[in-house]
Amino acid sequence: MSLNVAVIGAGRMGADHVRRLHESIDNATVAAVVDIDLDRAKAAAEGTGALAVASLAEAFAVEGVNAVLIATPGFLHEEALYQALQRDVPILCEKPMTPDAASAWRVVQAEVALGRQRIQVGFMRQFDAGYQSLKTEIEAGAAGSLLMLHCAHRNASTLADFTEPMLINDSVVHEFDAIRFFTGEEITSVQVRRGKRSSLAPEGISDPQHVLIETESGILADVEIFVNARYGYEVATQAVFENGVRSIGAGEVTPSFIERFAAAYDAEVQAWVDAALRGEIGGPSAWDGYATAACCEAGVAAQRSGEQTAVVLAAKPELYR
Ligand code: ISE
Repeated sequence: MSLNVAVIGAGRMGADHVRRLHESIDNATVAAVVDIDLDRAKAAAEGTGALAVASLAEAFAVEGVNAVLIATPGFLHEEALYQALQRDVPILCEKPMTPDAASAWRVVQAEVALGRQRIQVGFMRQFDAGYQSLKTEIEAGAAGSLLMLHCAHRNASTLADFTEPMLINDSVVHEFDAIRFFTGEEITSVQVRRGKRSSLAPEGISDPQHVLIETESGILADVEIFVNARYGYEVATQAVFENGVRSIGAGEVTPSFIERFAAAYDAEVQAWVDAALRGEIGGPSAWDGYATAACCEAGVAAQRSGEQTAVVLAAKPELYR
């Protein structure tokens, strides 16, 4: 049995996943590549044997399609998720699951109505070897309880249409995911401070920013988000324990996240495929997609107000417990 995947969205991430599924993933093939720009779909599908089509409906008509990988811009995810849920097929949905908490909650409710978990959200850091070894150390507790996390998240530069909320929605969303992953706790509040602005940041963007995050048990995490750091892509975490300190990622500088997390993306997609063939999901759930969307909403409000802002979550449905 193999997964015959329709990849939706043939931009940077979608094209990378098409190549990955074709070259590196066991028990999966790319059956269709979907993009409203058919030439872009064709370019991504070339050499894979996949059919290039312009809509998800056409992709579902392709013989054998039995799974969906969604890699369109975030604001298009909700509709694609409903179409895929309706067909009850395994779904890997790139982050963010949807752009705001209300739409993410609607998706959670649609999955709850279906009665089984079909949606895995593409938070790939959980599959990175460094993140996994730090998580194992936190759980083993040899250095005592985890007290604080210091996180740095630097991109070399931003694209032309970048806006300030994207610092949170596009980038810090991964730190929300990582902090929830490390601590096993929900995030309760977010505060954002703008500091001295880099003269190399695009006009209208205050970059870098400092984000202070608190979890249920009071663990504090601070994030330096700096999306025009110029020298390259670097993502690092220092964990402070009662009796020790451990760091991951510092000094691992690459041109972008594509190279830095290449192995993590491979492991994530393979875990999705393996789990899907068992009728399960193999990573972050729609609940995680919702909870991080709520963190982003609080983060963007905090960015505007400068205030410590509470993260408001609905009660967790039984399906995700
Ligand atoms: C990008 O969209 C990602 O998802 C990367 O993982 C993140 O590090 C980067 O800041 C985002 O722009």
